[in-house]
Amino acid sequence: MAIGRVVRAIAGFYYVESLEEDRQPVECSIRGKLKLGSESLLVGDKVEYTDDERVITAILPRQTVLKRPYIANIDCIVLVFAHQNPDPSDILVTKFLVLASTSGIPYLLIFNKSDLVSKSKVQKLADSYRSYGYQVICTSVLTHLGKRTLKQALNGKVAAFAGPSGVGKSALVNMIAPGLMLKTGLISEKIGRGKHTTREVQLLKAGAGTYIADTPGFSQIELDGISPEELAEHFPDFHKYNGKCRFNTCIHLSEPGCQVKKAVDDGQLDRLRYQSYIELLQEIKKIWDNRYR
Ligand SMILES: Nc1nc2c(ncn2[C@@H]2O[C@H](COP(=O)(O)OP(=O)(O)OP(=O)(O)O)[C@@H](O)[C@H]2O)c(=O)[nH]1
Ligand SMILES: [Zn+2]
Repeated sequence: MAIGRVVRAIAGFYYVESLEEDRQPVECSIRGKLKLGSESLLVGDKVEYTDDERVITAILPRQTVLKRPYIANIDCIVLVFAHQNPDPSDILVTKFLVLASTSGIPYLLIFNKSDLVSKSKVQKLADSYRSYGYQVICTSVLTHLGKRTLKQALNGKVAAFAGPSGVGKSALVNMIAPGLMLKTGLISEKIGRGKHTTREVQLLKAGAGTYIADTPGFSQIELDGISPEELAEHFPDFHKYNGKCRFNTCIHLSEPGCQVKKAVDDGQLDRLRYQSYIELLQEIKKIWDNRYR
């Protein structure tokens, strides 16, 4: 019995890469008796398989499931933005950060294209997001700034990249794992999954035990699953005010005795950060009110 990871699925066949030996993936089928329940076997799943018959006999417990793309056991979401071209908007960055947080999967934030702006601008943006409690890496595909740090952060992990179009997701993957995707780059769901294609997400091997999903995460950036009451949980820098407001239902909007608002007025919490929170909160409230109230 061998242990491996499903790196690709095509028409009922699963390509399983050994977790014990450095070998090419083998094409396996699923043992008929294997009970999958309501969930099917996903790319990213760790499985037991018989090497000689090439049959998957068991699925090991899943740590995480990412919905878009549908993939199991991702252990790092790499959120990519650019310092310029396209300019990073705080609201969009915050939206992706909240989405990553709701997935329950560890994530980190990259500001790429550091070569396009001054060093002080690079530092300032990174520092502000670090002060909100995020892990930030500034990179440049041109100068290779941040290359080692990013490689180290992804070492031994199964990662999915996410972020708006044109920020350099494919370029970054090519920088840390040259030749992996040749010219094609990451395949966005919109382009790669037309009506006539049934292409599944695939894991690309970027080093021993290190994989990168070939499809960017969060193809739709909608916050529709999050309630207004829950939003603040996804702001790490708000955590220390948990349970401190006068009302335990406080969503830090305009309630009296709100400690989050007080922290903003006292200069303890960044006002811009709070504004991003309020903007997302209003958006979520609108969705929520339309649907449930
Ligand atoms: N100056 C500069 N340009 C970069 C850098 N990284 C990527 N680019 C350029 O930015 C453009 C977009 O890069 P991609 O890697 O295709 O971006 P992407 O995020 O994969 O884009 P989508 O496929 O649309 O999601 C390309 O022209 C790259 O050459 C960088 O660090 N500095
Ligand atoms: Zn409050």
